[in-house]
Amino acid sequence: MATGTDPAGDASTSSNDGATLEKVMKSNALKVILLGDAAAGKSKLIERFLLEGYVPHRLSTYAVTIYNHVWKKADGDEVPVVFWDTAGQEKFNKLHPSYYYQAHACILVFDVTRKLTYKNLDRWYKELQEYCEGIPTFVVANKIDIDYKVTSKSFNFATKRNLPFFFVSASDGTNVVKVFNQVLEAALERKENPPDDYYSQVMDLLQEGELSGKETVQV
Ligand SMILES: Nc1nc2c(ncn2[C@@H]2O[C@H](COP(=O)(O)OP(=O)(O)OP(=O)(O)O)[C@@H](O)[C@H]2O)c(=O)[nH]1
Ligand SMILES: [Mg+2]
Repeated sequence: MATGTDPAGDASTSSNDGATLEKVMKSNALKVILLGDAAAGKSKLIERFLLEGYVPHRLSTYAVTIYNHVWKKADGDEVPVVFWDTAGQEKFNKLHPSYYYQAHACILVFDVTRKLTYKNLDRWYKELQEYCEGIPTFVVANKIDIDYKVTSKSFNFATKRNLPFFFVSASDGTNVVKVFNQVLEAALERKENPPDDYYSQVMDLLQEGELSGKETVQV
């Protein structure tokens, strides 16, 4: 199994205040979201990729934390990226539409030591599809460092839906850089070839201010 603990590049900044959120909503950066149950390891995976670090300490994400990052591509180009480290706790369910809004790729995380986090992938994925149909989605089985034997098991969720799947560990870095790099490539591809669906068109119009409060949209 390949391991990846290379640094992701420049140090990135994180924030979750309202002003940053507004700025990020309007930015032209790639938007990558991490989804999955509470304590699956979303925050730790981002920490591992962006900060090349891991502190085995649990502080559940409150609502969302946004990380600004500059992705240096192999060809030398620099692409601004925002990572949305979302909160898995149910009390934040009402925020989910903002997570999905204009996202270009998703990392769907479960914890190999807790079956329920695997079972719930279906719920996360269905909701994601409602808002971002066809968005590139990478499924990652996290915490394999706890017992590497788990990598011989098969987890069919991803194969059934034809999604890329990786065993990862935020703790020791296994496959983390590899997954993130593939996700960024897929996000860029999605941004350059956006879907032509109804929901995205309406959202784009709203963003441009072309729909006032009184207007109705004909379906
Ligand atoms: N052994 C091990 N523990 C991990 C790994 N990734 C995360 N953890 C631990 O799992 C706990 C939860 O990790 P977080 O990254 O905070 O989980 P989260 O998905 O962001 O959770 P929410 O913010 O509540 O949605 C922490 O105590 C981490 O140290 C891993 O790869 N291996
Ligand atoms: Mg978190």
